[in-house]
Amino acid sequence: MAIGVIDKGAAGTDALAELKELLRTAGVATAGELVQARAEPDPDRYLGRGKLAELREQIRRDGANLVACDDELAPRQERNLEAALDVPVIDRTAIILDIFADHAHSAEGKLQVELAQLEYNLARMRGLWTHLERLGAGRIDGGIGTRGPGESQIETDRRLARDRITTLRRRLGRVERNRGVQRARRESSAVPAVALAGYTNAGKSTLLNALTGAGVGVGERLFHTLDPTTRAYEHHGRRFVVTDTVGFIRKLPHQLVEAFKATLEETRLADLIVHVVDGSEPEQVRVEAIAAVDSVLEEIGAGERPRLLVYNKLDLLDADQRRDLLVGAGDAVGVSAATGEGLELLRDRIEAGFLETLREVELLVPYSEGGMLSEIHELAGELDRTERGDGVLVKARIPATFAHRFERFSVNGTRTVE
Ligand SMILES: Nc1nc2c(ncn2[C@@H]2O[C@H](COP(=O)(O)OP(=O)(O)OP(=O)(O)O)[C@@H](O)[C@H]2O)c(=O)[nH]1
Ligand SMILES: [Mg+2]
Repeated sequence: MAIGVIDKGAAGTDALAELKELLRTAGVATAGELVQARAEPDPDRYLGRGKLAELREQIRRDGANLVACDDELAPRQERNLEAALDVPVIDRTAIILDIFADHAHSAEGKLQVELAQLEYNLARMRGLWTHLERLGAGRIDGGIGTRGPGESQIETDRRLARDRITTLRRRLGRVERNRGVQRARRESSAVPAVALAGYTNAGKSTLLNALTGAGVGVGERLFHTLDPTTRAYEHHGRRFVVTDTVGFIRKLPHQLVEAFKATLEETRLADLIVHVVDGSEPEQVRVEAIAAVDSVLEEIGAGERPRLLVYNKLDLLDADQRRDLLVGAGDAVGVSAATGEGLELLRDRIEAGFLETLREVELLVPYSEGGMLSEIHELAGELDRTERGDGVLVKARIPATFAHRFERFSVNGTRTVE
């Protein structure tokens, strides 16, 4: 049974479509649904009293044995709902964590999900704990006997959870440092790094495969990819590396953002973030998805990186729909990762974005410095070279951060010295 509270203005839309999709991904069939339009969920019971009675009735009628809520529930709301409904109640966060747990394959992914789950559970234990503590404190006799067996069990559980959290953080820290080393190696090679970011199911993995010919797993369900994959392609003689990583979603549990910070680091440090949007979704869904991705990018410190918006799945749109999508969409590029349409334009745009960060240099490299020539070649991709008596005259565009290395060969520089 899917339930949700929506803003009054949002009435009429399939408000719980995404929750049902999440449930489907988690392997749960939805027997029925109930939406309440009100400004804010009830702080104690999530739904209003009248709606709650209605829900109880509907659960019986539809034969539901679980209630799934579209928002993260406070421990108190969850307890009160369960008491009132007599069936287990889970919230959006628990469902997403469950899907992540199911889809985590790498050692790092598993550690990250376990960390997020423990933190989610610890918050719940704490809720229960304060509740019991208050009960104990309120007893007239006080002192001995107020610390029941339930309390000490919770204390033990919390301590174990905290110990495990510390261990997980330490292990993840090690993995992260190792990743930092790899990244530093890549940065020094000056290969432009592109990160694909976007809502889950937008087609990021499909696009990575289409751009690079990689064989990354694609899934029609949500959160198919959790581990980052980096692949390379060549365009106009220059190598580009592209990283595909975990998808975002509205109300992404903050425990997950926290736990996946290291993975998302690839996105934060990219030269260009390609924000992939499912162009076949209705406008309102698209706008919300873009906003959700923007806010996660902001949260992980990638808000300021250069960004390119890409509308995917053009093959599902007719000519009118394409026009509505792309006219007035500014710099955005339309593609179909499925058919390959628009990919050449996308490669050009990625290249153009990178070229903007380059500085034009004119160098005279003596024949004795052959090593320098190949280094310049690697940085610049295509270059314009003229053999002369005193060396090779090179005109090239190289990343600004590397320009200083070749200063002593600079033709302009020589002129100044004269
Ligand atoms: N028609 C059409 N379907 C596409 C296109 N690109 C991707 N898809 C489909 O969309 C679904 C999701 O694709 P993925 O590439 O797994 O999406 P993702 O963004 O990597 O998703 P997560 O890893 O879950 O975040 C799959 O069923 C793809 O086959 C496209 O250009 N056209
Ligand atoms: Mg994917």
